[in-house]
Amino acid sequence: EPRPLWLGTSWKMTKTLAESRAYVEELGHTVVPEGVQAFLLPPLTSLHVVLDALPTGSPVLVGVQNAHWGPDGPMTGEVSMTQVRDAGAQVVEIGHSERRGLLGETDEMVAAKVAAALDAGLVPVLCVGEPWSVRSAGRADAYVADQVRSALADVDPDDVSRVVVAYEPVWAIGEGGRAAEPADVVGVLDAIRGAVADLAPGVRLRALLYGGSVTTENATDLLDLDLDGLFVGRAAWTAAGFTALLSLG
Ligand code: G2H
Repeated sequence: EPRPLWLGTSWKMTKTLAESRAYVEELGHTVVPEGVQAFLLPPLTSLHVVLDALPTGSPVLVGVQNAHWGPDGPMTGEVSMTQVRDAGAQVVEIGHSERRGLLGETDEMVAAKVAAALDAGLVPVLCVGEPWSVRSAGRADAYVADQVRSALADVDPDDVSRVVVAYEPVWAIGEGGRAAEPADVVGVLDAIRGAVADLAPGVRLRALLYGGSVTTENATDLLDLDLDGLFVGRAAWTAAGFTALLSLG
């Protein structure tokens, strides 16, 4: 059974409802190539508009960029994994570096979110990645392996096969970031697979992705690596950009 190529985007904190609808309508019936698993993570406010605007039976997985780990209850301003599942999300991004770095999301919170996402029947896209200080000290592999071990600590070994991991080096993300060179990525991918093998011998992740300043120009070199796909921000914030990305499949 060949593994699908995962190609997806997070819109992060961008797009009004009208912009969200226009993007998805422009995407329209864009053919998702055979063997590609496309995914789209709008802001929570646009989730329903995106689901509504996609053609019936669309193969694009739609999800959210965060949710809380706890059960429904008094947690002002948050939404639970079961609430986002109920609202139609199939995927939940967890532990993006902007949340870890700027919003105080800890390894413990990330682990609790991964476990809660699986309980709710969502596909967790677990983001891991080292800051530049760690990379320049030569400790990227160990640092990222630790993040994976800690995030999956509460996951039943069998359920590890339901988890998508996105390796996103912090220094490669967003405005001012530069995409990792393939050579920067290889060792960390191996370290992630090693950590998974320790936790769940013989179990493969659902997918292992790279993210951070991916463009259609650098995507081909990255896809030559032993990877299951790419997680893209800015380069897929237009429908044309997302379509170009999907055509890599
Ligand atoms: C990294 C990425 C999205 P960008 O966060 O996964 O964003 O491609 O804009 O660096």
